[in-house]
Amino acid sequence: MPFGAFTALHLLLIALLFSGVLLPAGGRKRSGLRRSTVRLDDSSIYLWPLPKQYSHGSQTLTVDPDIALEARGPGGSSAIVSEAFDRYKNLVFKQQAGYAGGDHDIAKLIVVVASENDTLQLGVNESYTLYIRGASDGGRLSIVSEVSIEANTIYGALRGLETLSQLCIYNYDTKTIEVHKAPWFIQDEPRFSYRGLLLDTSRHFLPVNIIKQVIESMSYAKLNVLHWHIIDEESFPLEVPTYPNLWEGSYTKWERYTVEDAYEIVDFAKRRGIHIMAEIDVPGHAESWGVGYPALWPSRNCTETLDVTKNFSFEVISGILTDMRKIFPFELFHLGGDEVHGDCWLSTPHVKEWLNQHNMTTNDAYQYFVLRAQDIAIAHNWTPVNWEETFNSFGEKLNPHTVVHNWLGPGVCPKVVAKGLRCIASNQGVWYLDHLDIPWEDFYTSEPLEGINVTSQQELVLGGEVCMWGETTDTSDVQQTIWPRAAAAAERLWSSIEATSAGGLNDTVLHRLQYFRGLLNHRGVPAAPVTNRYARQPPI
Ligand code: CP6
Repeated sequence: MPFGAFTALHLLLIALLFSGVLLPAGGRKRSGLRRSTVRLDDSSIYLWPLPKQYSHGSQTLTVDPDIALEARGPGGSSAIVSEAFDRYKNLVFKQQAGYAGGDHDIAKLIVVVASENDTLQLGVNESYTLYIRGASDGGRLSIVSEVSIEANTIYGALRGLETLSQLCIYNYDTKTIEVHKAPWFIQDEPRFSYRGLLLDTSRHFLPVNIIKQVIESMSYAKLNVLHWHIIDEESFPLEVPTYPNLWEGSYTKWERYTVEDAYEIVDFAKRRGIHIMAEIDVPGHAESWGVGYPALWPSRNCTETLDVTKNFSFEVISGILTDMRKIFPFELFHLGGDEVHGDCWLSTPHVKEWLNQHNMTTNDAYQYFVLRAQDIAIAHNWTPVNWEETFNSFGEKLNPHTVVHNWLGPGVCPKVVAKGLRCIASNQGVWYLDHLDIPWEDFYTSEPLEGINVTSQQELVLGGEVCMWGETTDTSDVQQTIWPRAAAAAERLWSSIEATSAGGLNDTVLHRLQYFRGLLNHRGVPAAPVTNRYARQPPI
């Protein structure tokens, strides 16, 4: 049955089953006392991020700990789907207190996936429909309740599994997993195709396992791009077979990623519907490259910026990209281009002479370097991404396929999309996680489309990215620095404006985020408190 027909049929069924109406998300009002403690009550929906559209009833159903998967459709039998089902089953059913025996309302999950294509590219269809049929007589069903996830792709099915898992709640009295407020009908899809998190493994090395934990937790918030800022001036941790001395620039011999490690990270992420966008930041932020190949440094006194005069600089970039192309299938590749200090070039005699010979200013040389690196990336069949300084300095010269990555405050994306280029929003004032003083509310209310009113230009904003720069954060605290604030941005990037009361803040948002933070904790993610709940107890 085509997807559209299924949807229409079920909408009709829901209309018949429900006494209520199809509620816009967030439409139900909380009542009673203002409190900052999290209570599951009858009026709140504890899903994060909120689905595009949902409706529900008021029944409680129980879920069988031995719930079975019934895969249907060409993509349903994908190992990615069955492994994800097992993962979520383990997440939901892991209570120490155990489970009561007996019959359960929900003993089977039907997952229907229309396409068997498991290619993971930007804009891949992540929509899904989740349907939890209630008991027709209002009591315990004599037949099992039907629960289904319908999706166009396996990645949509993964998003649906996450949502379903968030509806499964343990009841400590009955020792059962319950789904409250059934029947449920959820139709969901992301607002933006690019919902990113930057991880910096140059300032502090992060072991492969920590990177995997971050990826796993991203899938809980429906974030879908890990921007891996692998290398920077401080260390070069990645193995590059073509230039085997490059990782001499790692901090130590054991703070390194082999090619195998990188493959493993990409594969782990793909199984969770997450892209890995790799970055090599050039020509600035590159001191560590010269540890293994000092010829890349203009001089011993000028080591931060790669030597623009030597062909060798571009040969090394080409070699790195050739090796990386085998590892990173994502169509976007980040070439950095931020914070390039031309004064160091000027104070290096042979570079100064070269600039004079070519009648170039340092800004011309910066442009020349970035454009040559772009050509190399494009020759490797990548779409280049560059930090916004490249656009600010010579935007009209950038390859028209370039994606510009904002960071210097608000304002550049409206200019970028007006020129017909694509943009990713990462305003450092609201979406930099290393700025510990930015509260979750600022992450939540930051709007990527601010100042962009033309629909065709809005469509050029791919989405946004929160940045976990690594200068002051490492393995010991990276997860609690990322969460829960990254989740606030994740809802901005996933949920429709209508579903989140036009992006506004209210008590419901706080309670849902506190609940999601608790869910992360239950799943083993050391997410920090949203607010100091103790201090905010209401007077009783
Ligand atoms: N490293 C690189 C950084 C930053 C950037 N690029 C950065 C700049 C300012 C702040 C945080 C991070 N550490 N390579 C800028 C994109 Cl506040």
